[in-house]
Amino acid sequence: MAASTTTARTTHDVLIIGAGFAGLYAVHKFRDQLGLDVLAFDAAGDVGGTWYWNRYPGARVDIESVHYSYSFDEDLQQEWHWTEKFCAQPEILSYLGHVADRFDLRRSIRFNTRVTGLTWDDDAAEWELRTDRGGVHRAKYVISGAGTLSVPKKPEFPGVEDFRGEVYLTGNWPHDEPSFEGRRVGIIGVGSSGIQAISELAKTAGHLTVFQRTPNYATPIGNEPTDPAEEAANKAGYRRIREASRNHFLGVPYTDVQPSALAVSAEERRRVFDDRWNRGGFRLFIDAFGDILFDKAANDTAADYIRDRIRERVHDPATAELLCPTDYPYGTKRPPLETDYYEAYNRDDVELVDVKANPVAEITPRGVRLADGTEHELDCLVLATGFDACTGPLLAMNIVGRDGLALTEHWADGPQTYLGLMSAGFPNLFMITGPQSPSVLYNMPLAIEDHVDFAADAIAHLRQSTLDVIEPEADAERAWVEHTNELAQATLLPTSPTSWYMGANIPGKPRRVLVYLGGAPAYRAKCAEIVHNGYQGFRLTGSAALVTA
Ligand code: NA7
Repeated sequence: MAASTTTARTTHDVLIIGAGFAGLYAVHKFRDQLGLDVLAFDAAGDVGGTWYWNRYPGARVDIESVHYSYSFDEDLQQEWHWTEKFCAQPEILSYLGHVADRFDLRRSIRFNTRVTGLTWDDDAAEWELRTDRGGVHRAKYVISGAGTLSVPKKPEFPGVEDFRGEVYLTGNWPHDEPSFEGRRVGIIGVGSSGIQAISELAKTAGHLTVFQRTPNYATPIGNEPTDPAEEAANKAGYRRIREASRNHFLGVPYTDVQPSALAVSAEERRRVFDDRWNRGGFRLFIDAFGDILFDKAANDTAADYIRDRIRERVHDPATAELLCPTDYPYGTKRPPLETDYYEAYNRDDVELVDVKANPVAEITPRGVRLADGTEHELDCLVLATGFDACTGPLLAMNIVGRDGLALTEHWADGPQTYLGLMSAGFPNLFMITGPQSPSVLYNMPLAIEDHVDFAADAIAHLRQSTLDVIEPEADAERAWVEHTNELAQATLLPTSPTSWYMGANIPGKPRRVLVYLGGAPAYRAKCAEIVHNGYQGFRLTGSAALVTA
């Protein structure tokens, strides 16, 4: 691991924020492929990004590992062996550790170092980055790989600091693997993280109390050990698989989607849903019928199907009904994937508490007290309450652009970006998988590679001429924001009351769509067209021109 010096001032070509999938690839791309001087930072003690922090029991990837992995190096993808179809967090972390070793990336990264400020210096036409270790670093270009789900939502419950037991956040889980054996455990939150954790905690806790506000449409992940024959076939066809992934809406090479759930008979619909349910992963969501996310009647057929399957799996009818989502369409909140999640509620030592009807009033020294005065006594409390998604990681860094414009000010009414990659007034700052890009609705490692490659090509393009500054035109940015909003309005997404896709999970956060909903292929085609047209919508200038402007 690179030693963290406290050197006060350094200057580089490129500063990189984060050492997860994005930061690691960016270090390799800019340092080893473009030959630039780079320095990266991560608040964590080692590489991994989201997979470093989210080490709660049950943490697992929801896209097949063979797809949720880097594609940039053929030898890397040939030599790495995934033991399971959907690998658990420790294996993904060791994969990223392997990537760091293989490309000798750690020497360019300062760990245990959080970026606390980033200010554009108009005169020098470069960024000044400050860290919590007192470092001040300058560079012409900054790549933010700060992530989309890396700032956990702040606990909203009064009294949490007075709880006498232990409090754990799924998004910032301790490294010493706490034991829940025989203990009274409470968990608030039944999103993807909560659902994964509940399946595991139920096995060890003495008693598990699940505080559920909004039930979720969770469907089976279908995990299994890697089949050697399938692995060999995947490796032989990796080039084709990656191409098919990049040409699919969600960045996975699924090919069985049918146009409309309403255009087929009830029997055929059931056959398709059964097939996708059994095959697992996101197949039910994105490989069943193309209108599920767009047409409420089509969506209802999928929602009804999932509710029926929940009722089949949960023995107690009242518990089953509580677990059935009824007030928002399927897929408008990120659909969780599960293994034996619903069966956990058939255990005598697992209790489901409805905190929509009877909200959490406060955390007491002994446990959780609800609005009606009921107190649930606990030894440990797990908060699986989600993240300040997409914009949170960027807004946390005190970014100040041209003319003293703070990003918090520019984005006061929601993110303003061009391609979800750059923002007007913030030159040379590339936001990898930023808000209003496909990001979380594209297979992340591939989305990251596409964005890092775009940034690298843009910088290489500038360096071939006398230019060194790129930023979006305000008009292009306005048009992109409008376009992303229009795309969202054509879907059912805005109808979900608490979806983080819409910023609706954080009190006071502007309610705006945070992802590009046109799908990865349309997005990639748009990016390619913009580059082909000479970086249309971007202003490319030389810093000398800036100084005299
Ligand atoms: P999510 O999906 O945002 O889930 C958070 C959960 O926490 C959800 O069930 C929330 O209920 C619940 N929550 C949040 N605040 C409260 C309060 N105040 N009271 C009760 N319940 C609350 O976060 P995850 O970490 O599970 O998943 C995030 C992403 O990480 C996931 O989508 C994957 O992409 C990976 P609510 O629905 O708001 O009623």
